[in-house]
Amino acid sequence: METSNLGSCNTTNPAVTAWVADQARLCEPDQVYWCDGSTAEKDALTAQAVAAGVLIQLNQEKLPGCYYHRSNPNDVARVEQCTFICTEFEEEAGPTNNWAPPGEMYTKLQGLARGSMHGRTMYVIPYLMGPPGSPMTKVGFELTDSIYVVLSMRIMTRMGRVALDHLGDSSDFNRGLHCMLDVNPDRRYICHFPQDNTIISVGSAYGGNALLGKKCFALRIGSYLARRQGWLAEHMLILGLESPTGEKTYVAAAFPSACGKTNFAMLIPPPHYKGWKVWTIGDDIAWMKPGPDGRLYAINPEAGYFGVVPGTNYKSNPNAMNSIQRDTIYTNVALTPDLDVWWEGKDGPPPAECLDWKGQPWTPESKEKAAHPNSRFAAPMTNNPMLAPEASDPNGVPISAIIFGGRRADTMPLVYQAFNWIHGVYIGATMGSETTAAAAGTVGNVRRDPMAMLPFCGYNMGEYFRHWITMRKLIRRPPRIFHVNWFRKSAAGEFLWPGFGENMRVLKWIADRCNGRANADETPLGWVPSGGHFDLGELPGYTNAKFEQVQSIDYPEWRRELLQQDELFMKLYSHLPKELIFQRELLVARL
Ligand code: OXD
Ligand code: MN
Repeated sequence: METSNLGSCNTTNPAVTAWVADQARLCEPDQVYWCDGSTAEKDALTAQAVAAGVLIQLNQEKLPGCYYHRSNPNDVARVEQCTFICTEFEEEAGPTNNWAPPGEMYTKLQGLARGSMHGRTMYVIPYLMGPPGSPMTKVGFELTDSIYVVLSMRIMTRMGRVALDHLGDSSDFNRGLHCMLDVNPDRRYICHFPQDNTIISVGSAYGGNALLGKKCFALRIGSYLARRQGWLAEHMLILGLESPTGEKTYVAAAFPSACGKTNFAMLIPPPHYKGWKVWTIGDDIAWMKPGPDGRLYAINPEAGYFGVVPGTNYKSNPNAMNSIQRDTIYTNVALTPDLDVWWEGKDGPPPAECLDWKGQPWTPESKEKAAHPNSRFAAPMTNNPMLAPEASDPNGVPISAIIFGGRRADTMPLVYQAFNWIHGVYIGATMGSETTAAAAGTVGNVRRDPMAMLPFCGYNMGEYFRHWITMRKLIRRPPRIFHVNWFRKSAAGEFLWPGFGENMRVLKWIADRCNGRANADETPLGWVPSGGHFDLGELPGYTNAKFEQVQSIDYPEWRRELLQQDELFMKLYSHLPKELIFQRELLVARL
């Protein structure tokens, strides 16, 4: 085995070198390559990936620096059935996670990884989750035999030298091993060993399974560390709303996968909101910690966006469209004859012909979709014209509001505010959403997805709720908590709210509530906008009656909702904080 660039970016940190050497002995790659994160390295690896057919160079006049990747058709989404939390006791993982004993799982995974990199290169990716210099930032290493993973991690994290410098001699880093093997679903395991700060992922090269900084480290391992260390690792976007006078209100929001987090994080206010701006800090993950002034401070640990492509266009998300015009890797969209990309919901007419995400000829008459519904872009966040300068502030931003939401055709009003923190935790804990294509499985059923963390909580969900309740004691000036639903429909199936940029109106009411400016009325669910305190101006055709409909409380629907919520509570019963059971009783009484 050779170490191709030993000396240029390797480290003398003994914990790192010993661990990398161990893993290299296990996987037996032909060479070990230490990534330094430089532009020269990016160019060289990209050229190699193109030569190997892993990437196709897109039309550089239209899309400078952009590349195209097709995954194995059996490997297009996160696989929750193959995702494990390996803790000493099953109870620590809890009933919503797959569990396996660490010893057994290490043996199985090492068996699969042994010798699996013959003829291949093992890339060592040192990376940061969080801005350099932040006390909240953490270091991870991913060892991978996928050049696509290296180039994607380069977009999604701050990687290379910067991470080695941040780590210094410390042994406090996440250890991630990723082996593609033969990309066979029968040998696909995404395993977390929170007690060892270790991740082993084999048999998949799809983003959420293979870019280990994101879901695996920042959320599953992150949530485990956060509980021990007194902070929160959450599946939340972070945005800053700036008023015409320059006042900034920071908001974190949790929505399940593919419910429009990226769109909301990049919202452009409608024209009559003159002087208002929405700045993006993050679109998927928030790490939040109480600050010295008693407020909750958030950083986005990521450096890029790994967004769902279909449905993205200049109307739904202009900032995302602008972000993906250069230096972007597209995965599983359609490829046009002039090496441009296309997907369902892109602006303009479909191409007369193209290759679909599997590489098969496609025309508008084809029955299959051209782009996979979970096709993705990986784009650097610095491409976003509305990237908040604070996105790299080591101190993070103070959060005034936390929003929970789901995709619900019925039951859930457009917006309501929790009475207090514990009520807000109850609202987050009982969140439900219709399933989407971001995870393998049936699309369209309502499933409980507490705080959008069901697939991402690295320990017992009941204990996770308890941690949220305990956090209240550490936050002297807690954010206000809200619930929103952009997706409510009438009995005839039409959306009762226009969504997209118009969600600004909801955001404005939320910010006004946090800043003591808007009135609200008490309902059994929580506080809702008082008449005249929610802006419906310049929304042609949208009536007060429609607003009342989208805000209405349908008692039979709530009866069903409470029964469905019970299923989750029964599942978690042995670890469920009694505060949540009381909240449920109070809600039943109010209804
Ligand atoms: C994602 C997801 O990819 O939540 O962000 O699935
Ligand atoms: Mn996500």
